[in-house]
Amino acid sequence: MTDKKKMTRRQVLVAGLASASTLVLPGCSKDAPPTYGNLLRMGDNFTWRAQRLLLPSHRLAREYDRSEISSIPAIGTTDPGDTSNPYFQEELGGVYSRLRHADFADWRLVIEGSVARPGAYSLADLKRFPQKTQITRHTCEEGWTAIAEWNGALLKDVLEAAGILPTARYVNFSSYDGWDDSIDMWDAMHPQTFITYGMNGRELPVPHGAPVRLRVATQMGYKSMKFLRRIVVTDEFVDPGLAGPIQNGWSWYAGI
Ligand SMILES: Nc1nc2c(c(=O)[nH]1)N[C@H]1C(S)=C(S)[C@@H](COP(=O)(O)O)O[C@H]1N2
Ligand SMILES: [Mo]
Repeated sequence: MTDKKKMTRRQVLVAGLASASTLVLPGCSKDAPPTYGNLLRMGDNFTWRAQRLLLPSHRLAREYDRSEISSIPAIGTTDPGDTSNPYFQEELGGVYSRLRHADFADWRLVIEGSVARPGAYSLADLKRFPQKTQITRHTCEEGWTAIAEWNGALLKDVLEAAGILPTARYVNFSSYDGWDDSIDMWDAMHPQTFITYGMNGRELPVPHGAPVRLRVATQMGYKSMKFLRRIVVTDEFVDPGLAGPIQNGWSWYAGI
């Protein structure tokens, strides 16, 4: 995300393969991830099938001891309000800066879409859900891993409070650095998928996604979106295009 050259190269690649990426099959199969049929996303098929079809229930990521916590670098966007970042957008980054300078008192996590009770949750609202802790390994596609402790609410608890409609199948996330991504309802209901506001015993620091980031312990690190702004529950898969993981050549499904 920070490497402008890499981004540009990817954009050229994606543009060059535009005809291939239009080969998305309409409709949806229970035996294939929603990106099935897109030549740029063939890897999704293998990992998603392996993890969804062969396993009887939620597979748990390994949890570690406090003594195993290691130093975790902050990478990608480390401050959406940084105007020198080439991807800075005033309507998001400017808002983020103002929220941050008021200690996120006015920050709200909007939850809408296929839910019975759409709403906007403050940090205090999220802290009222049962507090959970996980000490899990974060695996970045760039080749490093680190173990950290995360505190927060289960995404499942928050979504259930909003009243997930029976037709809902995907949970889409947007961040203050303009990134959009999604997970399916299976991962959203996973007992290690958290809305986190604490890290290693402290408030979540800005470079790691303050005030709240997603933590998906069973997928690669890039699925754990920082600087959360909005959640939209949908019945259908929504392809975020170049605002999503494919901008860096990353698959939508990234199970580990
Ligand atoms: N909003 C947002 N979320 C993000 C990123 C980002 O740049 N912006 N980078 C991703 C990647 S590639 C990784 S490895 C982790 C890095 O998290 P960290 O900075 O807390 O180590 O956040 C992920 N979530
Ligand atoms: Mo990453």
